[in-house]
Amino acid sequence: MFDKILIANRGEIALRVLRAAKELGISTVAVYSTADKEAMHVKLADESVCIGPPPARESYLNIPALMAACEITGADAVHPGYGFLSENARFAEILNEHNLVFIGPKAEHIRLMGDKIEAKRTATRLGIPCVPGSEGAVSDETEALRIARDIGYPVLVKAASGGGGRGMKVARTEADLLDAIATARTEAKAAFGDDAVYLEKYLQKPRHIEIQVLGDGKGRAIHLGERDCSLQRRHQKVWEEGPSPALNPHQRDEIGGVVARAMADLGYVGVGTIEFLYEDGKFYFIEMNTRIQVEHPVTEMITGIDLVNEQIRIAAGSPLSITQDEVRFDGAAIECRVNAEHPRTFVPSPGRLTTFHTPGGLGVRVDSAAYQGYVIPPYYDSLVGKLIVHGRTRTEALMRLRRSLDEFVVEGIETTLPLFRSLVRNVDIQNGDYDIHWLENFLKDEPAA
Ligand code: MV4
Repeated sequence: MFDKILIANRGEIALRVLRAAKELGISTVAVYSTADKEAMHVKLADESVCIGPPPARESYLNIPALMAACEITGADAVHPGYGFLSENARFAEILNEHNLVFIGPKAEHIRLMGDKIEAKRTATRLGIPCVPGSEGAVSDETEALRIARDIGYPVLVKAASGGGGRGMKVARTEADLLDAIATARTEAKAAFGDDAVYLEKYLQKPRHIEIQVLGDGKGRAIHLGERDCSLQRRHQKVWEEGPSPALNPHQRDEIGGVVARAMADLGYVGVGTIEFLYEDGKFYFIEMNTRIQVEHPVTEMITGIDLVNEQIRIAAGSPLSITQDEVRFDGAAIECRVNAEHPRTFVPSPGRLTTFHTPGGLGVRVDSAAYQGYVIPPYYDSLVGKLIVHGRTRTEALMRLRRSLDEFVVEGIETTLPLFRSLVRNVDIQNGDYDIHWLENFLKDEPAA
């Protein structure tokens, strides 16, 4: 096992990793930008190193500064958290070249899944169902028109280097296709420096359902069920829950089994998420995330498995702590992302937390690195914390969420708490009756809360 882990992140995820490391008896190194001098992860770590000025480019994304911090402190492994360098294959390679362990998958698998076309090709080869579409990038216009006619309209043009919804264009009819391709190419070139695009059948009202997997890199892999992340705004997840209100245990076992076998065949190491669109009872692979995700506590609450503990132990060469047969799905969990943003305009609202009172009690978890008096800096994402509730049934989880939201008091900044207070009282939400477009429609239609 490692003696010392360097945590190459900030905020609630840095704290989450720190907690897992402490429970494993591993000492911790925090790194921080000058904007994060007063941050909780710095206060709680055994050691800390300042790695640069506030802009992420010069601190949390600064590989030479992180390598120096490893050298100075004698850390033997690095946990990247999510965002920042968590899906940077080159960073994983550089660490390995210096005999340091990147707590995550092989660089080769990070790179593979970062290329959306290669990811889809791999998924297909491994028996994972994909959205019907072009086999790889489309070269010329004649080919595109032929493939689109084959798929049937509407067709979605996607950037090969995309993700997070950037560089996507819908072509409703053949008349729109060439325009959609040209626009998608221009946007992709500007955003990613790569104008390669591919085509998919456009699914009009799917849910976004993702499967959590764990692999040991030695041919064993298990799935830990799904999270329904359909409630998003501008490709930012807002509310995630598990199990999905749309799935039954048989459907879960079936898709979970397919995904676990695929990851075992791939020799995947660590935690991963396979993202699907789900429509009319069928799953369609879209992307794979090769990192721990913001919403991982939903899975932890329903399985009782500590995903960050698994990540660290797997990276140290230990086997998975459980077999598929030992995984039990218990009850329902819901996560709300409490952001420092106006609840209707989503304009960022950094500043001092003059009051910060978090809810508690049975089945309530708050993952946050904030504290009363803390000043949320304007340089990074606006996540103040995550409220996660668990109940024996979804109904119980909803009642617990309503109660917890009423206990949660944040003053001094605007937060998205009022949005969640209206969502938890909404009949469609209560019935689990929503798709990927539901939230944006709700925000458009509903008079401001
Ligand atoms: C799609 C789609 C419909 N059909 N692909 C958006 C981000 C990227 N991860 C994939 N995305 C989509 N891909 C096909 N073939 C609709 C979306 C999409 C979406 C997906 C998940 C969650 C929210 C979304 C919001 C808009 C569009």
